Amino acid sequence: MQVSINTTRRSLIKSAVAIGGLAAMPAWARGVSHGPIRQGFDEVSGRVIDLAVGEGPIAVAGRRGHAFAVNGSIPGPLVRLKEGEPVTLRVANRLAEDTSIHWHGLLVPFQFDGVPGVSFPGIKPGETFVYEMPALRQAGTYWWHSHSGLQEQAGHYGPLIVDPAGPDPVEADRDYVLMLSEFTPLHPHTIMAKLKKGEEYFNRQKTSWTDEYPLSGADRRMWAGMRMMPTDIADVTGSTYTYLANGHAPSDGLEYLFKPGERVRLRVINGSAMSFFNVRIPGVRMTVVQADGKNVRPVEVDEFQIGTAETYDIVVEPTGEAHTIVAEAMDRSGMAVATLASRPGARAPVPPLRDPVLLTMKDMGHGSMDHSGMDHAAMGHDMPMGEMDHGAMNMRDTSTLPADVKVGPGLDMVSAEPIDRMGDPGLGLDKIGHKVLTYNDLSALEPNDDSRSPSRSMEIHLTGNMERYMWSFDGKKFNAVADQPIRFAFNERVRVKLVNDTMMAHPIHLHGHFFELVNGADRMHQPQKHTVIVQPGGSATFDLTADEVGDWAFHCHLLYHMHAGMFQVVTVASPEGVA
Ligand SMILES: [Cu+2]
Repeated sequence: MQVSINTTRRSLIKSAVAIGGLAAMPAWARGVSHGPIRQGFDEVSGRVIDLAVGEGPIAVAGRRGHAFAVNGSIPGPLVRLKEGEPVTLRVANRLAEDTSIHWHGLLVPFQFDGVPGVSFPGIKPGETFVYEMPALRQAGTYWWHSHSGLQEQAGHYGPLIVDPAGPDPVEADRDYVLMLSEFTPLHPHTIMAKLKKGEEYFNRQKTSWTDEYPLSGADRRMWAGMRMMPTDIADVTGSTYTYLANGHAPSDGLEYLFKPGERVRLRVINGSAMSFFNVRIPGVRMTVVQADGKNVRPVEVDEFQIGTAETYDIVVEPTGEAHTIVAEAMDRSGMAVATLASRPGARAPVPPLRDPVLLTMKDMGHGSMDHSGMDHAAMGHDMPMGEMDHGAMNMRDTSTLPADVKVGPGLDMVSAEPIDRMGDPGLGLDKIGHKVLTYNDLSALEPNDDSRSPSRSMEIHLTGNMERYMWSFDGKKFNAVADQPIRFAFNERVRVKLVNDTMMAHPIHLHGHFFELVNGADRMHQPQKHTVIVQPGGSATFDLTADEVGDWAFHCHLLYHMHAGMFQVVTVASPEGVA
C-alpha cells in the first residue's frame, strides 16, 4: 500500500476532473452502488466538485461493519481548493436519513457552514445541496465531516487542503496527508447507549486491587472515596476501536515514500470521533510549521499531542531506510501506524504501547496541589499522600462558580483551583523525557490583523457528570428549542476563558472563526486556532474578534460529548445598517 500524492499525479487528477466532468460520473455518484467501501481516498479539485454520501459494508483488519462513506471511500476524498478562488460543492445525499457536510476551519458564509438546525436545514435523502463558496480567504490544512447525528463516527469525513494563492512559506519536496481516525464495528448509537449505561464501559485499564499501577493504598482509597477512576482518560478506547491512518489499520502498512535528504511535509489531521493521539516518529525530529491551518513559527519537537479536530503540519527530513510514524491513542489502548519508507516495503520497528496514563490532582482541578509523585518537595513538605486529608477535599464546592452556571445533576465536579494549562503537553506526556509540543510553543508566522485589546471578557465552564454521561457548557445541556445563544456584537473583541470542571480533556471548536490563544506570545503573534484543548481541571483562554456575521456552532469536538449536550450557538450580530 503506497501513498504518492506527488505533483504530477495531482495535476493529472485535476485535469481528469476538469475534462471528465459529469459525463463520466462514476457509479457511487449515481447512487446505484452500495458495494464495499474502499479504505483510503482519492483527490477532487476544480471550481465545481461533486460529492455523494452513501453507505455500504466495510472490512477493516478483518472486522466487518456497516459504514457511511463519501464518494465510496473512508476517509472521503481529499478536497483540494485554491486560495482566492470560489468553489461550488454539490453534496448529494444517497442515504435513507438526513446528512450534511461541515467544512471544518473554512471561513464561509454561515448558510454554507453545514450545521443542521443552526445554519441550514440539513440535506434530505435524495436531495443535493449546493454550497456556493465565494473566493476563499485562507490557505492551509483542514477537513470536513458530517454534522448530522453520529454519522462522523461511521465514516463520513475527509481531508481538505487549500493551496495558497502565492508561494507557500513551507518548502517541501513531498506533501502528504495523514488523517487519523477510528473504525468500530459497533453502531454509533450502540456506543452512545453503552456510555449512558456506564461511562467506564470501554475502559479495560481500570484500577483494581491487584493491578500493577504505581498507586499506594492511600491513593486508591482516595480515588475510591471520590468514586472516580485515575485511568479515566478516554470514554471509548482501543477495546472497540481500530485506530486508522488514512483509513488503514496498522496491519495494512500505509507507506509514504521519500528519498533520503528530502523535506517531507505531513499534514496531520485528527479526524477521529473521540480520540486524542500522541504523534511521534522515533529517531526523527519534527518541525511543526502549521497549526489548525495557520502557519506558525517553526518549532522543533519530538512528539505532539493532537486533540480531536485539530490539525498540525510538520516537516521532517528522514535519513534512514524507514521510520515508523506512531500515533498512539492518549490512553495508550492502541495506535495508528504508518511508515516513512525510502523504498516500497521498507520497515522500521514499531515501538510497543507505553504504560497507561494516570490522572493526577491537577486533572481534578487542584492545580496548585499536584500530589502526583515528584512535587511534594516543591509544596514545602514531604508528607506521603495518605496522610493528607482528602476527605476534606470538596470536589463540588459550587461557591466559586459564576452565577450563570447552573448547578444540578449535570455537574458532578467543580475545579477548585483551575490553573491555566496551555503550557501542558497533554495527559501522560509531562515526564516523557523528550520535547513535546505545548500551546505555549506556538506563535503566528504572520502578524495578526487585530491589534485591539479585548473590550470584554467572559468565562465559560465545561461541565459534566461522568456517572450519567451528561456533558454541557455552564451546567446547561444544549436544547435547540429553548437555548439562548452566546451573543457577540459585530467586530467585538472578547477574551474568552474556558474553565474545565471535569476530569476529561475537551477539544472545544468554534465555527466560522479563528481565535487567538492567549499563550504568552506577543499580541500580534498569538497563534490562531479553530479548536483548543482544555486540559482536565484547568483552563485555556483565547481572544476572539467576532467579525463573521451569523449563527455558528460552538461545541466540544468529542462526538458523544457534543451529542450529549456540550454544544451552544454563537450569534454574531450584523453591523449596524446592514440587514
Ligand atoms: Cu468534551
